[in-house]
Amino acid sequence: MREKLNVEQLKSKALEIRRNIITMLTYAGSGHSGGSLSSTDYGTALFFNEMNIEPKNLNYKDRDLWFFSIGHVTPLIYSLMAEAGYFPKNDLLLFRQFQGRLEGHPCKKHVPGIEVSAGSLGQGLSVAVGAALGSKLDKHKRRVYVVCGDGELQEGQIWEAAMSAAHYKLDNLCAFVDYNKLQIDGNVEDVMGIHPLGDKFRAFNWNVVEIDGHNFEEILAALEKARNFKGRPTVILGNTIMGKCVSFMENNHKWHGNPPSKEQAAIALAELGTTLEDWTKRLAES
Ligand SMILES: Cc1ncc(C[n+]2csc(CCOP(=O)(O)OP(=O)(O)O)c2C)c(N)n1
Ligand SMILES: [Mg+2]
Repeated sequence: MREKLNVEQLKSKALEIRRNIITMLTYAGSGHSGGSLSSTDYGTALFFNEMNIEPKNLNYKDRDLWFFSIGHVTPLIYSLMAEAGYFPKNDLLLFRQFQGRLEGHPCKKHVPGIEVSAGSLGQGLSVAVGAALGSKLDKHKRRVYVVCGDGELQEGQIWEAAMSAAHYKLDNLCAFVDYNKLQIDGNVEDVMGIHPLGDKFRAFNWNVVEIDGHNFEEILAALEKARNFKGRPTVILGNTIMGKCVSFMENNHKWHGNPPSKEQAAIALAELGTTLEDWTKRLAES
């Protein structure tokens, strides 16, 4: 059993993860900054407090299952994995580079610990529903976690999966929506509105918990509610900020799929309390 981090420790871990994200993106020269930074706090709570996982034992049969339906947030996914011990942190420095194994979207064949390849939006909730249903049929106690984007919810397949999850009473399933109100082309409400989102999920028979997705107390309380809720799946609507913690990235959809330049990275990392040189050294040595 891994040690669970408390709220203060989770805050420090999330800060380190944000430093990893900026550093990786800077060397890669491509990749997704905005959504990685908006779902960092939730991902950190999942990996370092909530989930029963053994990163050193990938076949651990009691493990909880996790899926990022937003496959583009690999800077976050790989940072969480490296920090949790799935692979060495120095791998992060070769993100999206030919010499490395960490591709722009998560590939099951190349990255140990990725259960299903992702990147095509709209599919991850279906995958999670299948995993949760299979676990129920096997009378397995594990829980299944999936992270979706708010723009991603415009995909029709999401709502077929939502209908199935409630039909099969998948209370072992917990979805999180990174509700940052932005997507690649601008405001979600301008592109294809999803409001009122809580009512939509309630109409599909889900248990809905709405929180500030950057507040660890609220995140942990929501995860606990989800765990204790019986008979229906839970969705946590996490109100978040695209680019959270980097002032010039916050709430700007232009950062959905762009990396910082070296100059921008220097500013971002200063805001996060480090430098590119120091943080690179830290990653290279571990
Ligand atoms: C099926 C599919 N269509 C389009 C894309 C291209 N795409 C990647 S991310 C994205 C925007 C998703 O918005 P959101 O879920 O809000 O993620 P965020 O921008 O907040 O990271 C789009 C359209 C894709 N990956 N898959
Ligand atoms: Mg979004």
